[in-house]
Amino acid sequence: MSKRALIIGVTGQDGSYLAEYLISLGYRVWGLARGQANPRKARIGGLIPDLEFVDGDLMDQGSLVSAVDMVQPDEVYNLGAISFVPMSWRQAELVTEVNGTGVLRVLEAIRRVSGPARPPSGGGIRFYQASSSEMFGMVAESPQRESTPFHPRSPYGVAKTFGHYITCNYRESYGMYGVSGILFNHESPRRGAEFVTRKITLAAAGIKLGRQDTLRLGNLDAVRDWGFAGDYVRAMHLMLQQDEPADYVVGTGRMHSVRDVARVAFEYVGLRWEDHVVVDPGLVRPAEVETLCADSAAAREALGWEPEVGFAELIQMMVESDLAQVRLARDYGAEVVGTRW
Ligand code: NDP
Ligand code: GDR
Repeated sequence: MSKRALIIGVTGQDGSYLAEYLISLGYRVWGLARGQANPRKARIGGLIPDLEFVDGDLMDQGSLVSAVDMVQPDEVYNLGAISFVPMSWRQAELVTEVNGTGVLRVLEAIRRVSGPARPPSGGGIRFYQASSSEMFGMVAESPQRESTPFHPRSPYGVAKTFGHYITCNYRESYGMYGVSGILFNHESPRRGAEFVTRKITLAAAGIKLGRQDTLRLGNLDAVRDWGFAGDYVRAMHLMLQQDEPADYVVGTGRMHSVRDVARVAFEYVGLRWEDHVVVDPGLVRPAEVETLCADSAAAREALGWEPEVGFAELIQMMVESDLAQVRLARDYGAEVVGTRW
């Protein structure tokens, strides 16, 4: 019997990689899709023909209960969120509802459908929550590990911190197998164009091919630990295969600045980033997370997880993909996949 997985957020970057990965392992996979005519559902359905869909929304408790009841999953991955941090200052209440209370709704749906599970006996549904390095925010120590205190700097980070703790609480209150992966930034050619890496790689391709002249960026000094999304979905899956549920930090342990991303991307197409990047103070955040770096020793040791794609390789892979997409757009009027799947 193949295992059954439900992915909430399947139309996003990580959802697409995770669906492909689980299907490659022999899982039967359902993706929760929202809205009556979600274009990303059609796109991902075309790309992953074995993926099945179920309707639902993190804002709608009943739909989550129905989805879990219908799928009867072994594993539920909650990757659903309004994931662009600046949105969380503009729509703080909505982001809190989706990214924070939404997690509680998923946990409740699982509890109502399956009842409590008691690991390691193995009964019940296993739950993965997409926690974030944004929870560390103004970092108390560097690098950050599982025990590092949280100090989120955005409504997004605050909502994710609630999601993290409510998952811990359901584990402690009901014996559920519920875990959070505290994932650091991870990117890919499927990254939304609003995030800084993809914004830069798309612009480097666009400038190289004569489609634009300049790139407006905010804080060039921000430092992140950037890895490849395809590597990180393996860690999500591994976290649900352990005897004991536990939370893990997942990142590469390497730090790079936004300026480094620009340098690698522009150099790859034979340009100088300094000739094209304009700093726009309007893109600087009300409260910035200046620097993040993961200590993933626990994940390496307990899960055997290792990232495979390095920083320069990742950025170059993204530029390569964007060059192809911008050429198609220029020559055939094709859509640049600049938004999420
Ligand atoms: P994306 O923005 O690419 O995808 C977000 C997904 O959430 C989409 O499928 C979106 O669906 C879905 N979603 C949004 N609102 C709702 C809702 N109300 N109900 C159900 N689904 C909804 O994010 P990523 O794939 O990059 O990230 C996946 C998760 O991991 C997110 O929770 C993010 O916050 C978290 N995370 C991401 C990191 C990263 O670097 N990528 C790092 C750490 C954490 P739709 O297509 O309908 O909008
Ligand atoms: P982040 O990713 O906020 O870390 O959240 P993003 O790529 O948006 O920003 C990274 C850093 O770059 C700086 N920056 C800019 N960012 C954007 N988007 N656009 C710009 O023009 C720009 N200029 C500078 C930002 O200020 C920031 O410091 C991502 C998301 O995937 C979250 O959902 C996830 O939880 C975290 O990563 C871990």
